[in-house]
Amino acid sequence: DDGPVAQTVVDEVAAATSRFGGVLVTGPVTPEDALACDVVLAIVGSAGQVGTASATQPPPAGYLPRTDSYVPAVQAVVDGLLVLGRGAPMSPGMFGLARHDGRTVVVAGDAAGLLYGLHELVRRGAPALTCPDDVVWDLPVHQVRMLDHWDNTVVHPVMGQVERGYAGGSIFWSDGRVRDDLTRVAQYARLLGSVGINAVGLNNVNVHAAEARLLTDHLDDVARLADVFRPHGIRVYLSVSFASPLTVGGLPTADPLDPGVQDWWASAVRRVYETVPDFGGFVVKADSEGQPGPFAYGRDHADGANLLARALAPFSGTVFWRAFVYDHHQDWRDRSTDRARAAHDHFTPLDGRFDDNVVLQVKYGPMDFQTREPVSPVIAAMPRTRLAVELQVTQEYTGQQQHAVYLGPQWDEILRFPLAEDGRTVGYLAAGLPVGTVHRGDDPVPPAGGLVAVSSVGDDEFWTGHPLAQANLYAFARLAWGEEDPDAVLDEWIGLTLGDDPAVRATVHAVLDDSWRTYERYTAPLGVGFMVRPGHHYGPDVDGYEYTPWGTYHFADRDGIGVDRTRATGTGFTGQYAAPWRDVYESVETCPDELLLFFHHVPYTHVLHSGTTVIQHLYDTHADGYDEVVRMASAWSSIEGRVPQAFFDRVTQRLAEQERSAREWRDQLRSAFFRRSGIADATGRTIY
Ligand code: GCW
Repeated sequence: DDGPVAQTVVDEVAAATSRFGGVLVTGPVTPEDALACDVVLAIVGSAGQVGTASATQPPPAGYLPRTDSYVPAVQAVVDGLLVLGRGAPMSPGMFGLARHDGRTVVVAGDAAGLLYGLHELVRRGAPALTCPDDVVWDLPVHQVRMLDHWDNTVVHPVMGQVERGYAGGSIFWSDGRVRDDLTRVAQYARLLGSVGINAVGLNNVNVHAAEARLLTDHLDDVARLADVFRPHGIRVYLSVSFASPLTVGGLPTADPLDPGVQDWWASAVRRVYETVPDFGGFVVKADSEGQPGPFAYGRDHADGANLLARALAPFSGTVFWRAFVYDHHQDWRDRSTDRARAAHDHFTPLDGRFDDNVVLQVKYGPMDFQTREPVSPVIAAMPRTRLAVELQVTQEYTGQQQHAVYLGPQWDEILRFPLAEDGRTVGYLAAGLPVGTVHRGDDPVPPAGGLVAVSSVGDDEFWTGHPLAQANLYAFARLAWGEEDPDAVLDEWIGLTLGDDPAVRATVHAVLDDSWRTYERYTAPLGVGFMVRPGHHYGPDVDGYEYTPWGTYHFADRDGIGVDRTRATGTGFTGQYAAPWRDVYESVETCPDELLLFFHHVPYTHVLHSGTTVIQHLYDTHADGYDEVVRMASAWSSIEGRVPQAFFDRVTQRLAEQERSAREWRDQLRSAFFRRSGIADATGRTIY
């Protein structure tokens, strides 16, 4: 399986060698493993150096061979090769960077690990080649590090080619088929492999008629993409329609308990693996926003997910089954329906019923990728289910890649959040342990899942539309790998992308460091969400969704604002949390300011922990947020000539739009709440 990745390692070594003047890489070779030996020989040949290494630091406990077996293994030299026995229990993707006798050595248990080690070397640059003899170990925290593309193969009349895509058309598809020229996809695959992404969903989770046929009629297209991703350690996944047996297969039903339906999926999957032997599996959005699902047959989501899981199991494929299931035909008059409750209501009763190769993919918040939401209670509520947390790199609700919004700090807050009763964090719960791990002690085995995000990449020349939005793509991958400091990750991205100029570094930090909170200030302070223009979701619209079937989000009237989700008087959503959060959120006294309006309906005169009233906070933050955008734009203008001109111009143009839009948010929101409340802004700033 390592062959194609190992070839990439050879290529990367050649590139690194010409950059650094000498790198020796060794990998999972045993004398019996002829292919791998050839590959390592090739590596040695292209690097032109041979050396030995010894472990001067013991590897982390539990992941590696004990030092006593490791050191002799590393030191063994067979025909000029360093040998690391395949029996060595290094976890997938793990690597060590070693310095020995003035040489730099990458050791790993698999080819992907070698690849990641090499890229780490490139990230570290020259210092990695001059540090004292030492071994640095690194390994991915999340086993699955996945980007889902919401790409349609044809242009959708409403959503365009990429649903919620802000960087042009799809890099994969054109006119219903895979693109002839996959040069750009190859660059993308290398880019993703270099930061450890190992799974890519190739099509939109909303599966329309044309895309439903990828599974049956266009497997050769899927195979071509798989061929491009494979050398970088990335497996491809397809989003499939639950109704495929009906719509594509011509059966009278898609009932998951119908034997004919089960056979249909089994043979469809068999054909996929005949064409793409390392196919990753399926991503499924079922019974959600109009997508078909098991409810139509009176079945539940465990029945639905297991149907596909059983078809995939013989080939070790996985189903990523999304928990984003809610009623989008709500009646705004009915105050008891609460979209925030839906995933927990639907899924927690099913805990323990999902097959081992089902991963439940849960959006980080109970709502929908808003700028600020509490984290979803589902993440801590299903200890017997493998779980992945889904983030949104594409900036649907965070400025649509027109606004510079660095999301690293948001994701970091989410991943660090101690959601479980015993304090286990969201990141920990999503990382879990490898499937099959025997866990000592009485604790429940945490489920292994992964970290998934909706991709932001399209065929735009800057990949992400807004050039600074590349930082989000990079940060997602690095956080999924296990990096813990989003500021350091941003710093890394700046250096790798724009070089070492201190003025550039300082300016990009000034623009991006606090940009997520800035965006929150001028759009959605205090956890109030969805005041966006329905449909495209860009720009302010206070009541845009308030009386629609999609849900009700602020209940603002002349006296107050916010959604009462308490157990005492509201929808009871707080009761879905484990302690302490069920009580922290229940009380206005303890609910954090930034989530106050998500959990409580309060008078405008309610005094926040910060000491200001809700209405004054709304007035202030919308105005201050706009002022910050003005400062961001002026900071950026100071580095003209220090970054490539096209990059500079594109960012400048986007910052102008951000300024225009932030002004609109400021003025509409401040005016709307003055008109409702009749309370003046204490600072006397203009209200229209
Ligand atoms: O946020 C919503 C988006 C939909 C999307 C959906 C989902 C793919 O507005 O465009 O559909 O989430 O996550 O399925």
